[in-house]
Amino acid sequence: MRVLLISSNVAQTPYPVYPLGMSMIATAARADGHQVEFFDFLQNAMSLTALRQRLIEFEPAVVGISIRNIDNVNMLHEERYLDAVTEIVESIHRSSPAKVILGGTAFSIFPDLIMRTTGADYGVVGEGEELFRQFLAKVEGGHWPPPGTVFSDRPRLRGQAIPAAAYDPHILGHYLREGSVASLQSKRGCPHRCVYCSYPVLEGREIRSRDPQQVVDDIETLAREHRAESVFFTDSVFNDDQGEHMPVLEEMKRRGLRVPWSAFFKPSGITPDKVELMKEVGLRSVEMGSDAATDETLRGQRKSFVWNDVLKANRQFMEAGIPTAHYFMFGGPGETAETAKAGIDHLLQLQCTVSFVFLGIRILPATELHRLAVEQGVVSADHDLLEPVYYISPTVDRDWLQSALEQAFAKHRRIMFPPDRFDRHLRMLHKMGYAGALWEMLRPTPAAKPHSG
Ligand code: B12
Ligand code: SF4
Repeated sequence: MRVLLISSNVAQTPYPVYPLGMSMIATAARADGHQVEFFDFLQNAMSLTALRQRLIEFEPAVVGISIRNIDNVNMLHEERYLDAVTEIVESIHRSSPAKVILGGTAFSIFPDLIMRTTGADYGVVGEGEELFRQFLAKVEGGHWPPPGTVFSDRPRLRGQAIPAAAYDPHILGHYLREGSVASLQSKRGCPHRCVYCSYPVLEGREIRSRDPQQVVDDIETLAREHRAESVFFTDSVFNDDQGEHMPVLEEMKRRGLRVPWSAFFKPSGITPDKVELMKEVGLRSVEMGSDAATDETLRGQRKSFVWNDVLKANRQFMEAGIPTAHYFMFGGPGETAETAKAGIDHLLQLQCTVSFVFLGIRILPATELHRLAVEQGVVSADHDLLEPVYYISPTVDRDWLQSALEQAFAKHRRIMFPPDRFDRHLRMLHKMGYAGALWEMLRPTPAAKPHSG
Protein backbone atom coordinates (compact mmCIF):
# COMPACT_ATOMS: atom_id res chain seq x y z
CA MET A 1 0.00 0.00 0.00
CA ARG A 2 1.20 3.54 -0.74
CA VAL A 3 1.81 5.60 2.39
CA LEU A 4 2.95 9.21 2.49
CA LEU A 5 4.51 10.36 5.77
CA ILE A 6 4.58 14.09 6.42
CA SER A 7 6.69 15.93 8.97
CA SER A 8 4.63 19.00 9.89
CA ASN A 9 7.28 20.54 12.16
CA VAL A 10 8.05 24.15 11.27
CA ALA A 11 10.03 25.08 14.41
CA GLN A 12 13.50 26.39 13.68
CA THR A 13 14.82 27.07 17.19
CA PRO A 14 17.27 26.23 18.56
CA TYR A 15 17.80 24.70 15.12
CA PRO A 16 15.62 22.74 12.64
CA VAL A 17 15.60 19.08 13.68
CA TYR A 18 15.48 16.03 11.44
CA PRO A 19 12.10 14.22 11.76
CA LEU A 20 13.30 11.11 13.56
CA GLY A 21 9.89 9.77 14.70
CA MET A 22 8.55 9.74 11.15
CA SER A 23 11.70 7.94 9.96
CA MET A 24 11.36 5.22 12.59
CA ILE A 25 7.75 4.40 11.77
CA ALA A 26 8.73 4.37 8.09
CA THR A 27 11.15 1.51 8.78
CA ALA A 28 8.38 -0.41 10.54
CA ALA A 29 5.89 0.11 7.70
CA ARG A 30 8.44 -0.75 4.99
CA ALA A 31 9.23 -4.01 6.80
CA ASP A 32 5.64 -5.05 6.04
CA GLY A 33 6.12 -4.28 2.35
CA HIS A 34 4.39 -0.91 2.21
CA GLN A 35 5.65 1.71 -0.20
CA VAL A 36 6.50 4.65 2.04
CA GLU A 37 7.54 8.11 0.91
CA PHE A 38 8.26 11.28 2.89
CA PHE A 39 7.22 14.90 2.58
CA ASP A 40 8.97 17.32 4.90
CA PHE A 41 6.94 20.53 5.20
CA LEU A 42 9.89 22.67 6.35
CA GLN A 43 12.20 21.38 3.62
CA ASN A 44 9.47 22.29 1.12
CA ALA A 45 9.32 25.88 2.42
CA MET A 46 5.91 25.13 3.97
CA SER A 47 4.33 24.98 0.52
CA LEU A 48 0.85 23.48 0.37
CA THR A 49 1.11 23.60 -3.42
CA ALA A 50 4.16 21.32 -3.29
CA LEU A 51 2.24 19.00 -0.97
CA ARG A 52 -0.76 18.83 -3.32
CA GLN A 53 1.57 18.10 -6.23
CA ARG A 54 3.12 15.21 -4.28
CA LEU A 55 -0.32 13.82 -3.42
CA ILE A 56 -1.33 13.90 -7.09
CA GLU A 57 1.88 12.17 -8.21
CA PHE A 58 2.13 9.53 -5.49
CA GLU A 59 -1.60 8.80 -4.89
CA PRO A 60 -1.20 7.47 -1.33
CA ALA A 61 -4.04 5.55 0.33
CA VAL A 62 -2.89 6.70 3.75
CA VAL A 63 -1.16 9.90 4.82
CA GLY A 64 0.54 9.89 8.22
CA ILE A 65 1.36 13.25 9.78
CA SER A 66 3.99 13.57 12.47
CA ILE A 67 3.29 16.43 14.90
CA ARG A 68 6.25 17.22 17.13
CA ASN A 69 5.73 20.56 18.85
CA ILE A 70 2.67 22.34 20.24
CA ASP A 71 4.50 25.55 21.05
CA ASN A 72 7.98 26.74 21.99
CA VAL A 73 7.40 26.61 25.79
CA ASN A 74 8.72 30.19 26.09
CA MET A 75 6.09 32.43 27.72
CA LEU A 76 8.06 35.59 26.96
CA HIS A 77 8.11 34.98 23.22
CA GLU A 78 5.47 32.46 22.30
CA GLU A 79 5.35 30.56 19.05
CA ARG A 80 2.55 28.10 18.28
CA TYR A 81 2.80 25.38 15.73
CA LEU A 82 -0.53 23.62 15.36
CA ASP A 83 -2.13 25.91 12.75
CA ALA A 84 0.24 24.49 10.14
CA VAL A 85 -1.09 20.99 10.88
CA THR A 86 -4.72 22.03 10.42
CA GLU A 87 -3.82 23.61 7.06
CA ILE A 88 -2.04 20.42 5.98
CA VAL A 89 -4.98 18.18 6.95
CA GLU A 90 -7.49 20.45 5.16
CA SER A 91 -5.30 20.54 2.09
CA ILE A 92 -5.05 16.73 1.96
CA HIS A 93 -8.78 16.28 2.43
CA ARG A 94 -9.47 18.77 -0.37
CA SER A 95 -7.07 17.29 -2.89
CA SER A 96 -6.92 13.55 -2.18
CA PRO A 97 -9.11 10.63 -1.10
CA ALA A 98 -6.33 9.46 1.28
CA LYS A 99 -7.18 9.00 4.95
CA VAL A 100 -5.12 11.00 7.41
CA ILE A 101 -3.60 9.51 10.56
CA LEU A 102 -1.80 11.65 13.13
CA GLY A 103 1.02 10.80 15.55
CA GLY A 104 4.05 12.31 17.29
CA THR A 105 4.84 13.88 20.64
CA ALA A 106 2.52 16.91 20.42
CA PHE A 107 -0.32 14.71 19.24
CA SER A 108 0.31 12.22 22.03
CA ILE A 109 0.03 14.95 24.67
CA PHE A 110 -3.28 16.34 23.31
CA PRO A 111 -4.79 13.58 21.13
CA ASP A 112 -8.49 14.41 21.45
CA LEU A 113 -8.11 18.15 21.09
CA ILE A 114 -5.81 17.86 18.09
CA MET A 115 -8.14 15.34 16.41
CA ARG A 116 -10.96 17.86 16.85
CA THR A 117 -9.09 20.98 15.77
CA THR A 118 -7.46 19.42 12.71
CA GLY A 119 -10.33 17.22 11.47
CA ALA A 120 -7.98 14.24 10.89
CA ASP A 121 -9.39 10.74 10.40
CA TYR A 122 -7.28 8.69 12.85
CA GLY A 123 -4.57 9.05 15.45
CA VAL A 124 -1.86 7.10 17.27
CA VAL A 125 -0.81 8.01 20.80
CA GLY A 126 2.82 7.39 21.84
CA GLU A 127 5.22 4.91 20.32
CA GLY A 128 4.07 4.53 16.73
CA GLU A 129 5.74 1.51 15.13
CA GLU A 130 3.43 -1.34 16.14
CA LEU A 131 0.16 0.58 16.15
CA PHE A 132 0.89 2.05 12.71
CA ARG A 133 1.72 -1.38 11.30
CA GLN A 134 -1.46 -2.84 12.76
CA PHE A 135 -3.49 0.03 11.32
CA LEU A 136 -1.97 -0.40 7.84
CA ALA A 137 -2.51 -4.18 7.96
CA LYS A 138 -6.21 -3.64 8.77
CA VAL A 139 -6.86 -1.08 6.08
CA GLU A 140 -4.95 -3.06 3.47
CA GLY A 141 -7.37 -5.86 4.17
CA GLY A 142 -10.24 -3.40 3.57
CA HIS A 143 -11.19 -2.98 7.23
CA TRP A 144 -11.21 0.74 7.86
CA PRO A 145 -11.69 1.50 11.57
CA PRO A 146 -14.52 3.92 12.44
CA PRO A 147 -13.48 7.51 11.58
CA GLY A 148 -12.07 9.37 14.58
CA THR A 149 -10.48 6.26 16.15
CA VAL A 150 -7.38 7.02 18.21
CA PHE A 151 -5.12 4.01 18.86
CA SER A 152 -3.31 4.04 22.15
CA ASP A 153 -2.97 0.52 23.47
CA ARG A 154 0.75 0.64 22.82
CA PRO A 155 3.01 -2.35 23.06
CA ARG A 156 6.33 -1.04 24.39
CA LEU A 157 9.21 -2.07 22.14
CA ARG A 158 12.73 -2.88 23.30
CA GLY A 159 16.04 -4.17 21.91
CA GLN A 160 16.13 -5.04 18.23
CA ALA A 161 12.37 -4.50 17.97
CA ILE A 162 12.99 -0.74 18.08
CA PRO A 163 13.88 -0.07 14.46
CA ALA A 164 16.68 2.03 13.09
CA ALA A 165 15.42 5.21 11.48
CA ALA A 166 15.09 5.27 7.69
CA TYR A 167 17.30 8.31 7.18
CA ASP A 168 16.17 9.96 3.96
CA PRO A 169 19.28 11.36 2.21
CA HIS A 170 17.46 14.38 0.71
CA ILE A 171 15.70 15.37 3.91
CA LEU A 172 18.69 14.69 6.13
CA GLY A 173 20.92 16.53 3.63
CA HIS A 174 18.63 19.54 3.93
CA TYR A 175 18.80 19.52 7.74
CA LEU A 176 22.55 19.05 7.77
CA ARG A 177 22.93 21.98 5.39
CA GLU A 178 20.80 24.07 7.75
CA GLY A 179 23.42 23.41 10.42
CA SER A 180 21.58 20.71 12.32
CA VAL A 181 23.15 17.77 14.00
CA ALA A 182 21.91 14.37 12.88
CA SER A 183 19.80 12.63 15.49
CA LEU A 184 19.39 9.08 16.71
CA GLN A 185 17.80 7.33 19.65
CA SER A 186 19.52 4.76 21.87
CA LYS A 187 16.74 4.12 24.38
CA ARG A 188 13.19 5.04 25.34
CA GLY A 189 11.64 5.82 28.72
CA CYS A 190 12.60 7.64 31.91
CA PRO A 191 12.02 6.35 35.46
CA HIS A 192 12.21 9.79 37.14
CA ARG A 193 9.19 11.73 38.31
CA CYS A 194 10.03 15.38 37.74
CA VAL A 195 6.94 17.39 38.47
CA TYR A 196 6.38 19.04 35.08
CA CYS A 197 7.65 16.40 32.72
CA SER A 198 5.66 14.65 30.05
CA TYR A 199 8.50 12.40 28.88
CA PRO A 200 7.46 9.43 31.04
CA VAL A 201 3.91 9.94 29.75
CA LEU A 202 5.22 9.80 26.17
CA GLU A 203 7.75 6.98 26.50
CA GLY A 204 6.87 5.26 29.79
CA ARG A 205 8.84 4.96 33.01
CA GLU A 206 10.74 1.81 32.09
CA ILE A 207 14.01 2.23 30.24
CA ARG A 208 13.98 0.22 27.04
CA SER A 209 17.27 0.24 25.19
CA ARG A 210 17.93 -0.42 21.54
CA ASP A 211 20.51 -3.00 20.62
CA PRO A 212 23.88 -1.19 21.17
CA GLN A 213 25.33 -2.69 17.96
CA GLN A 214 22.48 -1.19 15.96
CA VAL A 215 22.83 2.17 17.70
CA VAL A 216 26.50 2.34 16.80
CA ASP A 217 25.74 1.11 13.26
CA ASP A 218 23.46 4.15 12.99
CA ILE A 219 26.27 6.49 14.06
CA GLU A 220 28.53 4.97 11.40
CA THR A 221 25.82 5.28 8.75
CA LEU A 222 25.18 8.91 9.67
CA ALA A 223 28.86 9.78 9.56
CA ARG A 224 29.95 7.70 6.53
CA GLU A 225 26.91 7.73 4.23
CA HIS A 226 25.33 11.03 5.18
CA ARG A 227 28.50 12.94 6.09
CA ALA A 228 27.01 14.08 9.41
CA GLU A 229 29.65 16.01 11.33
CA SER A 230 28.03 15.39 14.69
CA VAL A 231 25.12 13.45 16.17
CA PHE A 232 22.64 14.00 19.00
CA PHE A 233 21.09 11.23 21.11
CA THR A 234 17.42 12.12 21.55
CA ASP A 235 17.08 9.94 24.70
CA SER A 236 15.18 11.66 27.54
CA VAL A 237 18.30 11.21 29.71
CA PHE A 238 21.47 9.75 28.21
CA ASN A 239 23.32 8.90 31.46
CA ASP A 240 20.63 6.76 33.07
CA ASP A 241 21.27 5.36 36.58
CA GLN A 242 20.93 1.77 35.35
CA GLY A 243 23.95 2.27 33.10
CA GLU A 244 22.13 1.33 29.90
CA HIS A 245 24.28 3.88 28.08
CA MET A 246 27.49 2.00 28.91
CA PRO A 247 27.26 -0.75 26.24
CA VAL A 248 26.77 1.96 23.61
CA LEU A 249 29.88 3.82 24.77
CA GLU A 250 31.87 0.59 24.96
CA GLU A 251 30.82 -0.40 21.46
CA MET A 252 31.84 3.03 20.16
CA LYS A 253 35.22 2.53 21.81
CA ARG A 254 35.59 -1.00 20.46
CA ARG A 255 35.02 0.28 16.91
CA GLY A 256 37.37 3.23 17.47
CA LEU A 257 34.62 5.75 16.66
CA ARG A 258 35.32 9.44 17.20
CA VAL A 259 32.16 10.98 15.72
CA PRO A 260 31.39 14.10 17.79
CA TRP A 261 28.17 13.59 19.75
CA SER A 262 25.97 15.27 22.30
CA ALA A 263 22.96 14.39 24.48
CA PHE A 264 20.76 15.37 27.42
CA PHE A 265 22.44 14.60 30.74
CA LYS A 266 21.32 14.68 34.34
CA PRO A 267 23.92 16.09 36.71
CA SER A 268 24.14 13.15 39.10
CA GLY A 269 26.07 9.89 38.68
CA ILE A 270 28.86 11.40 36.60
CA THR A 271 32.27 9.93 37.42
CA PRO A 272 35.74 10.90 36.13
CA ASP A 273 36.22 7.56 34.34
CA LYS A 274 32.87 7.92 32.58
CA VAL A 275 33.73 11.45 31.48
CA GLU A 276 37.06 10.15 30.16
CA LEU A 277 35.40 7.32 28.27
CA MET A 278 32.76 9.64 26.81
CA LYS A 279 35.42 12.11 25.73
CA GLU A 280 37.46 9.33 24.16
CA VAL A 281 34.49 8.28 22.02
CA GLY A 282 33.74 11.82 20.81
CA LEU A 283 31.58 13.59 23.42
CA ARG A 284 31.46 17.10 22.02
CA SER A 285 29.08 18.93 24.38
CA VAL A 286 26.61 18.31 27.17
CA GLU A 287 23.04 19.60 27.53
CA MET A 288 22.32 19.48 31.24
CA GLY A 289 18.75 19.30 32.56
CA SER A 290 19.59 21.12 35.78
CA ASP A 291 16.14 22.77 35.86
CA ALA A 292 16.36 24.62 39.20
CA ALA A 293 19.17 26.44 40.97
CA THR A 294 18.63 25.78 44.68
CA ASP A 295 18.03 22.67 46.75
CA GLU A 296 14.54 23.96 47.70
CA THR A 297 13.41 24.50 44.12
CA LEU A 298 15.05 21.27 42.93
CA ARG A 299 12.97 19.51 45.59
CA GLY A 300 9.90 21.47 44.46
CA GLN A 301 10.42 20.12 40.93
CA ARG A 302 11.03 16.63 42.39
CA LYS A 303 14.45 16.40 40.78
CA SER A 304 16.55 13.43 41.82
CA PHE A 305 19.69 15.49 42.61
CA VAL A 306 20.83 18.52 44.61
CA TRP A 307 22.61 21.75 43.66
CA ASN A 308 25.99 20.32 44.62
CA ASP A 309 25.53 17.64 41.96
CA VAL A 310 25.08 20.40 39.39
CA LEU A 311 28.27 22.12 40.52
CA LYS A 312 30.18 18.87 40.57
CA ALA A 313 29.03 17.81 37.11
CA ASN A 314 29.79 21.24 35.73
CA ARG A 315 33.29 21.10 37.18
CA GLN A 316 33.97 17.60 35.90
CA PHE A 317 33.04 18.47 32.32
CA MET A 318 34.86 21.80 32.56
CA GLU A 319 38.05 20.06 33.67
CA ALA A 320 37.71 17.65 30.78
CA GLY A 321 37.32 20.62 28.41
CA ILE A 322 33.80 19.64 27.33
CA PRO A 323 31.33 22.50 26.82
CA THR A 324 28.11 22.35 28.87
CA ALA A 325 24.79 24.16 28.65
CA HIS A 326 22.40 24.17 31.60
CA TYR A 327 18.65 24.73 31.37
CA PHE A 328 16.85 26.41 34.29
CA MET A 329 13.24 27.29 34.98
CA PHE A 330 12.48 29.98 37.57
CA GLY A 331 9.04 30.26 39.18
CA GLY A 332 8.50 26.53 39.74
CA PRO A 333 6.97 24.92 42.82
CA GLY A 334 8.52 26.29 46.01
CA GLU A 335 10.03 29.41 44.36
CA THR A 336 10.13 32.49 46.59
CA ALA A 337 11.98 35.78 46.35
CA GLU A 338 14.70 34.22 48.54
CA THR A 339 15.16 31.08 46.43
CA ALA A 340 15.16 33.20 43.26
CA LYS A 341 17.90 35.47 44.63
CA ALA A 342 19.94 32.46 45.76
CA GLY A 343 19.38 30.76 42.40
CA ILE A 344 20.55 33.86 40.51
CA ASP A 345 23.72 33.91 42.62
CA HIS A 346 24.29 30.23 41.90
CA LEU A 347 23.97 30.76 38.15
CA LEU A 348 26.41 33.64 38.24
CA GLN A 349 28.92 31.37 39.96
CA LEU A 350 28.68 28.56 37.39
CA GLN A 351 31.89 28.71 35.42
CA CYS A 352 32.66 27.97 31.80
CA THR A 353 29.12 27.19 30.80
CA VAL A 354 26.12 28.64 29.00
CA SER A 355 22.79 28.78 30.86
CA PHE A 356 19.34 29.09 29.29
CA VAL A 357 16.81 30.55 31.72
CA PHE A 358 13.05 30.16 31.33
CA LEU A 359 10.40 32.06 33.28
CA GLY A 360 7.56 29.77 34.38
CA ILE A 361 6.93 26.17 33.40
CA ARG A 362 4.54 25.17 30.61
CA ILE A 363 1.79 23.07 32.22
CA LEU A 364 1.09 19.86 30.32
CA PRO A 365 -1.76 17.42 30.98
CA ALA A 366 -1.22 14.23 32.99
CA THR A 367 1.66 15.74 34.96
CA GLU A 368 2.03 16.32 38.69
CA LEU A 369 2.47 20.03 37.92
CA HIS A 370 -0.99 20.16 36.41
CA ARG A 371 -2.52 18.65 39.55
CA LEU A 372 -0.60 21.13 41.71
CA ALA A 373 -1.54 24.09 39.51
CA VAL A 374 -5.23 23.23 39.78
CA GLU A 375 -4.94 22.75 43.54
CA GLN A 376 -3.19 26.12 43.94
CA GLY A 377 -5.61 27.93 41.64
CA VAL A 378 -2.94 28.69 39.01
CA VAL A 379 -5.21 27.20 36.34
CA SER A 380 -8.84 26.14 36.43
CA ALA A 381 -9.59 22.42 36.32
CA ASP A 382 -11.56 22.77 33.08
CA HIS A 383 -8.79 24.58 31.13
CA ASP A 384 -7.77 22.33 28.24
CA LEU A 385 -4.09 23.54 28.28
CA LEU A 386 -3.75 23.51 24.49
CA GLU A 387 -3.55 27.29 24.78
CA PRO A 388 -0.27 27.48 26.71
CA VAL A 389 -0.56 28.12 30.46
CA TYR A 390 2.61 28.62 32.48
CA TYR A 391 3.03 27.71 36.12
CA ILE A 392 4.50 30.42 38.31
CA SER A 393 4.31 29.60 41.98
CA PRO A 394 1.85 31.75 43.95
CA THR A 395 4.69 32.12 46.49
CA VAL A 396 6.58 34.53 44.21
CA ASP A 397 5.48 37.68 42.39
CA ARG A 398 5.69 37.15 38.62
CA ASP A 399 6.61 40.73 37.65
CA TRP A 400 9.22 40.98 40.36
CA LEU A 401 10.72 37.65 39.27
CA GLN A 402 10.89 38.66 35.61
CA SER A 403 12.60 41.97 36.33
CA ALA A 404 14.97 40.35 38.84
CA LEU A 405 16.05 37.86 36.15
CA GLU A 406 16.33 40.58 33.51
CA GLN A 407 18.45 42.80 35.71
CA ALA A 408 20.67 40.00 36.95
CA PHE A 409 21.46 38.50 33.55
CA ALA A 410 21.22 41.45 31.10
CA LYS A 411 24.99 41.96 30.99
CA HIS A 412 25.93 38.29 31.00
CA ARG A 413 26.59 37.00 27.53
CA ARG A 414 26.59 33.36 28.67
CA ILE A 415 23.29 33.48 30.61
CA MET A 416 20.35 33.63 28.21
CA PHE A 417 17.27 35.28 29.57
CA PRO A 418 14.90 35.13 27.81
CA PRO A 419 16.26 31.81 26.51
CA ASP A 420 15.95 32.86 22.86
CA ARG A 421 17.92 36.08 23.40
CA PHE A 422 20.60 35.28 20.83
CA ASP A 423 18.57 33.06 18.50
CA ARG A 424 18.68 35.47 15.57
CA HIS A 425 22.47 35.82 15.74
CA LEU A 426 22.96 32.11 16.16
CA ARG A 427 20.77 31.33 13.15
CA MET A 428 23.04 33.54 11.06
CA LEU A 429 25.95 31.35 12.12
CA HIS A 430 24.03 28.28 10.94
CA LYS A 431 23.55 29.97 7.58
CA MET A 432 27.29 30.54 7.47
CA GLY A 433 27.79 26.80 7.77
CA TYR A 434 28.46 26.28 11.45
CA ALA A 435 26.90 22.97 12.48
CA GLY A 436 25.66 21.80 15.84
CA ALA A 437 24.68 23.41 19.11
CA LEU A 438 25.70 26.99 18.62
CA TRP A 439 25.76 27.84 22.30
CA GLU A 440 29.15 26.11 22.28
CA MET A 441 30.49 29.24 20.61
CA LEU A 442 29.36 31.40 23.53
CA ARG A 443 31.22 29.42 26.15
CA PRO A 444 34.15 31.22 27.67
CA THR A 445 37.48 29.44 27.59
CA PRO A 446 38.13 27.30 30.69
CA ALA A 447 39.56 29.16 33.65
CA ALA A 448 43.10 28.21 34.68
CA LYS A 449 41.94 27.28 38.16
CA PRO A 450 38.71 25.29 38.21
CA HIS A 451 35.78 26.45 40.34
CA SER A 452 35.88 24.73 43.71
CA GLY A 453 32.12 23.96 43.84
C1 B12 B 1 15.60 15.35 21.84
C2 B12 B 1 14.58 16.46 21.97
C3 B12 B 1 14.97 17.75 21.59
C4 B12 B 1 16.34 18.06 20.98
C5 B12 B 1 16.34 17.58 19.51
C6 B12 B 1 17.72 17.28 19.01
C7 B12 B 1 17.70 16.62 17.67
N1 B12 B 1 18.79 16.78 16.95
O1 B12 B 1 16.76 15.97 17.26
C8 B12 B 1 16.39 19.63 21.11
C9 B12 B 1 17.07 20.03 22.39
C10 B12 B 1 17.08 20.39 19.97
C11 B12 B 1 14.90 19.96 21.23
C12 B12 B 1 14.37 21.18 20.93
C13 B12 B 1 13.03 21.49 21.04
N2 B12 B 1 12.08 20.76 21.65
CO1 B12 B 1 12.34 18.92 22.17
N3 B12 B 1 12.40 17.13 22.67
C14 B12 B 1 13.29 16.19 22.51
C15 B12 B 1 12.77 14.83 23.05
C16 B12 B 1 13.50 14.50 24.33
C17 B12 B 1 12.90 13.66 22.08
C18 B12 B 1 12.34 13.90 20.68
C19 B12 B 1 12.73 12.78 19.76
O2 B12 B 1 13.43 12.99 18.77
N4 B12 B 1 12.35 11.54 20.09
C20 B12 B 1 12.67 10.34 19.31
C21 B12 B 1 11.59 10.00 18.28
C22 B12 B 1 11.92 8.71 17.60
O3 B12 B 1 10.37 9.84 18.97
P1 B12 B 1 9.02 10.57 18.55
O4 B12 B 1 9.30 11.78 17.76
O5 B12 B 1 8.17 10.70 19.75
O6 B12 B 1 8.33 9.54 17.56
C23 B12 B 1 7.62 8.42 18.01
C24 B12 B 1 6.14 8.68 18.31
O7 B12 B 1 5.87 10.02 18.67
C25 B12 B 1 5.41 8.22 17.09
N5 B12 B 1 5.28 9.11 15.93
C26 B12 B 1 6.00 10.17 15.56
N6 B12 B 1 5.53 10.67 14.40
C27 B12 B 1 4.49 9.90 14.02
C28 B12 B 1 3.65 9.97 12.90
C29 B12 B 1 2.64 9.02 12.77
C30 B12 B 1 1.74 9.10 11.58
C31 B12 B 1 2.47 8.02 13.76
C32 B12 B 1 1.40 7.02 13.60
C33 B12 B 1 3.30 7.93 14.86
C34 B12 B 1 4.31 8.88 14.99
O8 B12 B 1 6.20 7.11 16.68
C35 B12 B 1 7.60 7.44 16.84
C36 B12 B 1 8.40 6.18 17.09
O9 B12 B 1 7.90 5.46 18.18
C37 B12 B 1 11.25 15.16 23.30
C38 B12 B 1 10.63 14.51 24.55
C39 B12 B 1 10.38 13.04 24.35
N7 B12 B 1 10.89 12.24 25.22
O10 B12 B 1 9.74 12.65 23.39
C40 B12 B 1 11.22 16.69 23.41
C41 B12 B 1 9.99 17.43 22.85
C42 B12 B 1 9.59 16.82 21.53
N8 B12 B 1 10.50 18.80 22.61
C43 B12 B 1 9.61 19.72 22.82
C44 B12 B 1 9.83 21.10 22.57
C45 B12 B 1 8.74 22.06 23.03
C46 B12 B 1 11.00 21.56 21.93
C47 B12 B 1 11.31 23.00 21.51
C48 B12 B 1 10.15 23.78 20.86
C49 B12 B 1 11.85 23.73 22.76
C50 B12 B 1 12.47 25.10 22.49
N9 B12 B 1 11.76 26.15 22.76
O11 B12 B 1 13.58 25.15 22.05
C51 B12 B 1 12.48 22.79 20.52
C52 B12 B 1 11.99 22.61 19.07
C53 B12 B 1 13.07 22.10 18.14
C54 B12 B 1 12.60 21.94 16.72
N10 B12 B 1 13.29 22.56 15.77
O12 B12 B 1 11.62 21.27 16.49
C55 B12 B 1 8.32 19.13 23.36
C56 B12 B 1 7.17 19.11 22.31
C57 B12 B 1 5.79 19.23 22.93
C58 B12 B 1 5.49 20.66 23.31
N11 B12 B 1 5.52 20.95 24.61
O13 B12 B 1 5.28 21.47 22.45
C59 B12 B 1 8.78 17.69 23.83
C60 B12 B 1 7.72 16.60 23.74
C61 B12 B 1 9.24 17.86 25.28
C62 B12 B 1 8.11 18.33 26.20
N12 B12 B 1 7.48 17.47 26.92
O14 B12 B 1 7.80 19.46 26.30
N13 B12 B 1 14.18 18.86 21.62
S1 SF4 C 1 12.85 15.95 33.39
FE1 SF4 C 1 14.31 14.45 32.60
S2 SF4 C 1 14.81 13.16 34.34
FE2 SF4 C 1 12.92 14.25 34.87
S3 SF4 C 1 11.26 12.85 34.28
FE3 SF4 C 1 11.65 14.24 32.57
S4 SF4 C 1 13.09 13.15 31.23
FE4 SF4 C 1 13.11 12.14 33.25
